[in-house]
Amino acid sequence: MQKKWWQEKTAYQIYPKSFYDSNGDGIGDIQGIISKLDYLQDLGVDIIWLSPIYSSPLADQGYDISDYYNIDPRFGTMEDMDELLMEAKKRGMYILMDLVVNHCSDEHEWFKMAMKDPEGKYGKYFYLEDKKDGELPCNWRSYFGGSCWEPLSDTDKLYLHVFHKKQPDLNWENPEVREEVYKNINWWLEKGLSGFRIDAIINIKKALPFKNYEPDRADGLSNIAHMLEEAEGVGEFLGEMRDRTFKKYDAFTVGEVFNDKEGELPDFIGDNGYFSSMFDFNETIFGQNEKGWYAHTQITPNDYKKCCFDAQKRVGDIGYLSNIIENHDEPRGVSHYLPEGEVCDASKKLLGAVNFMLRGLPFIYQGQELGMENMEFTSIDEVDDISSLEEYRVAIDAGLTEAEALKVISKFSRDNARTPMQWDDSENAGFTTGTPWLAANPNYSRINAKSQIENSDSVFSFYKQLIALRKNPVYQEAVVYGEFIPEWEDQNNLMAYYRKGQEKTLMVVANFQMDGQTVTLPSSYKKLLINNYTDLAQDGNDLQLKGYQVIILEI
Ligand code: TEU
Ligand code: CA
Repeated sequence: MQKKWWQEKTAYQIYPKSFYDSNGDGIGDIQGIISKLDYLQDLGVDIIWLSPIYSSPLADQGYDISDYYNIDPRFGTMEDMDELLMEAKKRGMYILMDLVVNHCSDEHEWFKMAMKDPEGKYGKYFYLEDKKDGELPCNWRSYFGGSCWEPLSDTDKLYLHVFHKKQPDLNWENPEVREEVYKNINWWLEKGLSGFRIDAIINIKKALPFKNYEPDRADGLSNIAHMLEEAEGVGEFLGEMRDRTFKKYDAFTVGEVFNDKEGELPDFIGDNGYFSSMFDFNETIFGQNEKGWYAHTQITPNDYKKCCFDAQKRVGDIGYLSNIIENHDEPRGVSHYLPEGEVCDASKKLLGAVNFMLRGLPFIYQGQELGMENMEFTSIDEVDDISSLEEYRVAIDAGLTEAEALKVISKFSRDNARTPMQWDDSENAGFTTGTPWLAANPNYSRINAKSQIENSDSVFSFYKQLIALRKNPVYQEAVVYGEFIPEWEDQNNLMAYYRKGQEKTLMVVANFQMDGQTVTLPSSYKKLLINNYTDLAQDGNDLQLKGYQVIILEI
């Protein structure tokens, strides 16, 4: 595998709306991000991915773009963006934006023109179909619920939206659409952007002509996944996009890839892959059920280990994954992956370490470095996210009581990750002087950046140590490029692996439970590099790990 400029970095995802509000309107903004760059630099972050800040009606929080060349005034101006790029550069940091091109907003000029003249040029930018004998073109269920088809204002046509109805799908089969996308990507890269996180990208290729799939719920609709299994040829679009844009700039790209097919990995992230990297969602999707969130099963530490290890084995040295424990679409990792009642500083650090040390590019989601937890919603009115509101309805329809449905939402809601970043213990977690667009998690008095920065024993300080280890020239080669080799795979509630570099070999050993656990090392170790406890009990090569103790050894 060729080495790339971004491989040894550490990445951080900012959800701008909830990061830091500089002007008291309750919405995080670009100036807010600029004022926190020093915080991120102190943590050790190199690459920053910004969730969308383009002009948008914010029906799906910016993942519905109405102008790809402008910044939404709620987030700031293009001057602010230029300033951010400059301030990042000064600090040796790289900025990625979100590339959302499976769909645009129904308020985008293209869609407005398509509505005016469905038979004209812009009608061909979308998937417009006629209702035949009163029937929809097909029975696909949108990711956010209901049919994928929506009437095109007062025409007798319908348009396709695999996400929300305010997110009409762009027709990638039309070369003019692809040209528009490439033009936009190059425009941003010219500006000094270092790359993109690429949203929902597998969906750009539809299995055509439209047809019905086996219904999987009482609504008679079928999950998009069934269509995606049949869709062939997404690679032609992706290869063209790479060659026309990213490649010329040596840009970093990370694909949000669900539903890739067996054997496709080398094409996606191999040496000349469509993307530099793609997220490992193996843990994320564990336990998901087609019926909806209410039917998901809880992941155990053993499942978590298996998901991570399977992903690592699958990728081998084909390419470089991007590892996460959470993002803006997921509940908080510590609340999701740690067993209920066992969420504490030690277990949070353990989860951070076992994920961060996997081979690949680590992405930290804002607040993860503080151990931010899920919100306990007390009423569905506190929830803003369209996906959560739909899943609430699905749960109620399935017969759950309101209280039970709310519990499901509290567990899985995307809003868990979208509550304001917890900066300090002042009102609204120090996120805004105004009224936050989404209420802060009341636990901010206990969990906040200010107190953790000052405390060398905090989750924040632990993440700082992990990043410092990744940057340490003595160990970097092993941490970044070292081979992943699992150890004691069948041992219950234990997650252990080696990272074998050219010269150094590291070992991560994590006791994934409240009870103590003893492991016997094959030989003595050279150095204890990281430990989430102040001591390590040992007897020769026997290590007596305490509850949720994690250590990183040089062996
Ligand atoms: O998510 C794509 C995706 O597959 C989602 O359906 C995801 O499974 C869902 O959010 C879980 O509730 C991307 C973005 O990350 C997400 O925020 C957007 O809403 C979506 O695309 C549409 O742009
Ligand atoms: Ca603001």
